[in-house]
Amino acid sequence: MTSQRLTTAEWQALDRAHHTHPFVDPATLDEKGTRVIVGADGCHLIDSDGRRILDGMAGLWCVNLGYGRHELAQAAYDQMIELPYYNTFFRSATPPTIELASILSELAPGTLGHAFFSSSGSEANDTVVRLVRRYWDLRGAPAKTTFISRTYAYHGSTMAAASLGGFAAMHAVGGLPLPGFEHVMPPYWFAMGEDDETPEETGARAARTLEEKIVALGPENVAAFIGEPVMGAGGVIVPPENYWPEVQRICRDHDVLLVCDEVITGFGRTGEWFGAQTFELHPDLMTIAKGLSSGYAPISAVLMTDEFFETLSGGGVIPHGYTYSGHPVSAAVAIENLRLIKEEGLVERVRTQTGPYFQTRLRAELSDHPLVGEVRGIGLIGAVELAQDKASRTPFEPVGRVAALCHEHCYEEGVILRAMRDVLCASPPLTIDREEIDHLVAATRRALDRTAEELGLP
Ligand code: PXG
Repeated sequence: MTSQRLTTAEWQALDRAHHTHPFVDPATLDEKGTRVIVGADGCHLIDSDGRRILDGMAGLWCVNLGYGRHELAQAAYDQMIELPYYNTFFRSATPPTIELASILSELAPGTLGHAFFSSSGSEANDTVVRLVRRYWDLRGAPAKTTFISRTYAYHGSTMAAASLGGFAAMHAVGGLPLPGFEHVMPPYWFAMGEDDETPEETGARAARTLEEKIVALGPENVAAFIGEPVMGAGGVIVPPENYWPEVQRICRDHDVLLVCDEVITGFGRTGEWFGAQTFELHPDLMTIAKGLSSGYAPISAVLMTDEFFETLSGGGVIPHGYTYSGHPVSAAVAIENLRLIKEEGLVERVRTQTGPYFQTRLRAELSDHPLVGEVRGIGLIGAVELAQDKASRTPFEPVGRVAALCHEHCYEEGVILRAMRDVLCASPPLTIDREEIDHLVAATRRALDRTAEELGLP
């Protein structure tokens, strides 16, 4: 069965009959039908009706090199022929896995010299929870088990990762968060800033809530704080400059480990290899996934400092791992992906050219739109937050309806963005050029106009 053989309606019927989707109300699929994507090239997708759509989300924040990269396909093919699978349990390893761990140790900031592999961001964050608790146990502080994260954080969908996450709707499914997971406010000025607060003041207050939480729990019970340098799925929340230095100081002062979830911000998204570099952070651990292979093969990792690894090693066997930890095909794809990002100077290009251009165009073309409350972002991650009133930052009611409408109009205008609450998020492939950025921004503007018209707003 290939995509050419069925019509869109036939694909949709088959999909409805047998396929359970993440994060959608099945009734919506009944009403609107599945969007079937059959191909892609560069920054564009092709749907089952043959339409070309600009992928403003790089898949799910991951296809950093864009689609149709034969080099990555070749790397996978070559590795599958040579050695399609062998594991990394016990004393085994394969050359691509060893090589990738070594490349990552060079690339990562600070002394993050050791990599533990898995297949998804969720698994990497679950790994963090287990290894960090083990670490404190071995350091003679077994009570240090609690993780502190933030409202609107997204760290994945497994039990521990969703517990780390800060979404009430996710917690409501499966009895989460598990014990030992606490949340504090993010530095989200537009939605959480007091009337008279500057973004810096909101950032300082958000950091203060972390310190207060640590003190309330007792530092002797707190294992780690985890955060995305720029929150992605929570609505692209870019912290003010004073936030991360203060959070880092708080973690150090209270002997709490700092974990950066770089699943979205890693590999060039913010204009540096890692968001930690953009915000001058020195995390004890880092989770990476998505852009590590540009989404061409599932792979993720936890990077840990030499000191963390030494302590862990002192405990003997590490009883943790996945069949596909360090899968050789995924590792080979990741190696080629990183080689291409370097060869094409993509990180530099995001920092000096496409990133600034994207941010300037978004603000210039969309800030003054009557539906728009705020435009924010850094590098090639951006967001347009919709609001009923910009000056007072009054949200639309019910939350999410207007962005969902606009998201539909974007698709009709030929661009895919991500709607979260009333925030439209964009995170295009890092290979996007100026013309495509212009197209993305212009299509979003037209979609906003159509949304305003539909709502009968000025
Ligand atoms: N951390 C972060 C920061 C993420 O964005 C994960 C961990 C989990 O990764 P896996 O590979 O287990 O999905 C993510 C994933 C969305 C959306 O709707 C975002 C993600 C995944 C799926 C949908 O924006 N981020």
